[in-house]
Amino acid sequence: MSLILYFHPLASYCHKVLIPLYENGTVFTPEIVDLMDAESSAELFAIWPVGKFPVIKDTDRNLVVPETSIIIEYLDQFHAGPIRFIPEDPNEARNVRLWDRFFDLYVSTPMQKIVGDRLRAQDTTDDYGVIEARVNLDGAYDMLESQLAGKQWAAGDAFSMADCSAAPALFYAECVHPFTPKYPIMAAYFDRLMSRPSVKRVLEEAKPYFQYFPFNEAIPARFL
Ligand SMILES: N[C@@H](CCC(=O)N[C@@H](CS)C(=O)NCC(=O)O)C(=O)O
Repeated sequence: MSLILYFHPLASYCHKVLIPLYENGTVFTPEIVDLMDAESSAELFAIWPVGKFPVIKDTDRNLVVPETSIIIEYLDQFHAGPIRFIPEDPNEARNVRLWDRFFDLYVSTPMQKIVGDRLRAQDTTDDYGVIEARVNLDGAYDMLESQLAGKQWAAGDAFSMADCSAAPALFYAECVHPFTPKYPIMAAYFDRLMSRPSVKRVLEEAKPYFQYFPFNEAIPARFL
């Protein structure tokens, strides 16, 4: 088995890569990283000194592949399965990459800001930064309500890398900054995403760790 995935079952960016792995039934060795454990953490920093995960190691090719979008492209090119996550057509591919970037930068980033702030000591919280993150999420939700109109998936009719990015971003964003009834199209898309077997499996495996999510009280009952 040549692929080793360094990840944590609760981490949203790890969900982004587990989804395509499960979609295609790609065989890999899971290696859980515990950042609270010095040895486990050192192992991650040794292969990717940025210290962020997930990271994939392909032992057959003696290659370390970090960064979720790069990992998904790598899987698509070198461990391809029936589902392709980046279309062949360059225009469609660019559109998928755009919406992948959108979910990472404009949904995940503000979502993580809000989550991270709850983990800070009381005298170091960043109230203004959290307000800004909520404004940014409102803007992203508004844009998604238009983008998703008439579409099955984020970038069109086919499930793609953009949806792998969207599922964890929206799952955790919905907890920290709930969708309002103003967003029926986005809510319907969210339900389609959450019904996808790969996404269900990822969330099922995250369940034992939900207690460590700082907004665990906001996780909707249907996921518990
Ligand atoms: N741009 C990176 C972001 C990865 C990321 O932020 N991962 C989080 C887990 S969801 C992480 O490593 N957190 C630990 C830390 O920042 O120390 C990617 O797409 O892979």
